[in-house]
Amino acid sequence: MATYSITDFSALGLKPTNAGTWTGRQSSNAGTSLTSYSPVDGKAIGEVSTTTRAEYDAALEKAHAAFVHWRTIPAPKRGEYVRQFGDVLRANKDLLGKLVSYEMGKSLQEGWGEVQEMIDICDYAVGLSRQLTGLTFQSERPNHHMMEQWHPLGIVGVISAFNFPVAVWSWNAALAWVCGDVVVWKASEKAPLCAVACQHLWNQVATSNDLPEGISTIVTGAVEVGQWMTADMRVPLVSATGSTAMGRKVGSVVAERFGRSILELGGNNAIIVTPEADLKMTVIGTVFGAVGTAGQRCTSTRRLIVHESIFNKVVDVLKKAYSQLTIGNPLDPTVHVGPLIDSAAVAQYERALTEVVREGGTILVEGGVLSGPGYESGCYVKPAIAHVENHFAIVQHETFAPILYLMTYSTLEEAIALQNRVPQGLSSAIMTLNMREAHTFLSAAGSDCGIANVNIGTSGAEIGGAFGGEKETGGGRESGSDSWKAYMRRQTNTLNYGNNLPLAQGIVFNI
Ligand code: UN1
Repeated sequence: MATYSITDFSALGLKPTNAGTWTGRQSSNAGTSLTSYSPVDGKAIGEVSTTTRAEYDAALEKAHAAFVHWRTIPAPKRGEYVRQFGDVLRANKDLLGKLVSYEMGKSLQEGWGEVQEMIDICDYAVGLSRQLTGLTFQSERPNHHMMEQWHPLGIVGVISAFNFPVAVWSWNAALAWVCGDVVVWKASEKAPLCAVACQHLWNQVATSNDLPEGISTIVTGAVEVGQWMTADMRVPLVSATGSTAMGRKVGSVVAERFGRSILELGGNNAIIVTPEADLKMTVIGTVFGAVGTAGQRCTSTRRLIVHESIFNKVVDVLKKAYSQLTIGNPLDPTVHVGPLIDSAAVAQYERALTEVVREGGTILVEGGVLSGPGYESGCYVKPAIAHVENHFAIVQHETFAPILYLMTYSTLEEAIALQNRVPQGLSSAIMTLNMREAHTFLSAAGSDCGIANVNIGTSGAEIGGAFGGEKETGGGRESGSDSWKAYMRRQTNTLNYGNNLPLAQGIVFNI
C-alpha cells in the first residue's frame, strides 16, 4: 500500500518541531496551546497557541485601527489586494489543499476543490469591488437629490466549522474586505493549522503592499473565544457556520446587543428521484452528495425520496456504486472517502445507525467502523444506506456522517411535502427530465430550502449564488448574489440644493 505522507508545510507558514509536528504559534504566549490531530493517521500534527482574553482585546483594537485606514481605501483598490490574495492562493493551491485534506480528512480532490472555491470567491469579490451599487430615488421636494450609499460595517467576526476549514472563511473575508470591513476569524479548534496557513498567505499580500496588521486576524481557542466575539459590541456582524445548537446561541446573543448575524447552520438535504429521472445522473449526484467529505458537508445528501415504482432499481444501482467506493487515506488522490473528523463523530455515526434500526428502519448497505492497516486512527467508517420513514427522530436530525436515508413516495406533492417536513431548510434537489415536475419543485409551492436544484445533487454549490437556507438553517446568505449587502450598512441621503427648506409630506412650519 502506497503511503501518502506530508513532509513540508513550511511554505504555508507552519514551522516544523523536533517532535515531527508543525507549529503555528501566533504569539509569544507560551501558555496554553491547542493540539491539532489528523483524523487521517490519528497523530498530533501540530499545535497553535490559544488566544487569551487580553490578546483578544488587543487584537480587536488592532483590527479597529486597521478598519479606520482600510475604509478610506477605494473599494476597487481593496479589490486589487483581494486579487493578489487570489493569486497567492493559486500558487499555493496544491499545498493548502493537502493541508486541508490532512488536517480535516476530506479527500484530496475535495481539498483542492475547497481552495479553488477560495480562488473563485476572490475573483468574484474583485469584480464586486466595482459594483457595490446603491439606488437613487425621485424626491417629492424640488431641488432635492435622494440616494442610498453602502458603507462598511467595521469588524466582521467569522466563526467557522471544521468541515470547510478554509473556504467558508474566504467567502466571508473576500466580500468583507472589498466592502471595507476587516475580519477577525475564530476558526474551528479541530482545524487550527488551516487558519494559520490562511493568515500566513494573507500576510504575504499585506506585507508586500505595506498594509497594516489587523485587516485579517485569527483568534484561536475553544468555545469561549467565540463567546467573547458574539457578545462584543465592537463586532457589528458575526457570521457563524456550524450546528443549529451553536447558531441558536450566537443568534440570540448577537441580537440581544442589536448586532447582526449571518447564520449558516445545519441541513437535512434531500433529493427527490422521480420515475422520469436519469438514473446515471441520479447515482453521481446522490453518491457524491452522501459520501463526499464523508457526509460532513452542511449540504450533504441525507435523504433520498424515491418514487415507489423505481425504488428497487434505485437501491440496486446505489448498492453497486457503494461497493466501488474506496475508503482510505484521503491524500491518495484516487480515494473517494476519507475519515470522519474524530472519535466523537464516529460515535455519532454509530449511534445514528443503532437508532435507525431501533426506530424500525432497514439497513440496505451495511455500515461499520473500519480497522486494520491504514485505519489506525479509528475514524474511518463505511458509508451506509438505510430504508426509513421520514418521521423517525433520527432522520429529522442532522448526523454529520455518510448515512443515506431512503424513503418512498407515490405523488409528487407527497414527495415535496416529505422533502420539506424537516426542521432544516438548506439544500434540496429533484432528479427528473419532466419539466412539469422540475418547475413544480422550484415553484413557491415546491422546495422550502435556500437552495433547490434540478438534475444535480444537494452539495457542491457554486460561489456565484447566495448560499444559505431557511428554518433551522438560520436564514443567512453568504457568497454570491447580493449577499455583500449584509457586510455593509445602508445610508439614505437626501440632499437639498435649493434656496428653501421645504418639509416632506407638505407640512407647513412657519417660523
Ligand atoms: C458547508 O458544508 O458548510 O455547496 C459548505 C457546498 C460547498 C460548501 C459547503 N460549496 O457543498
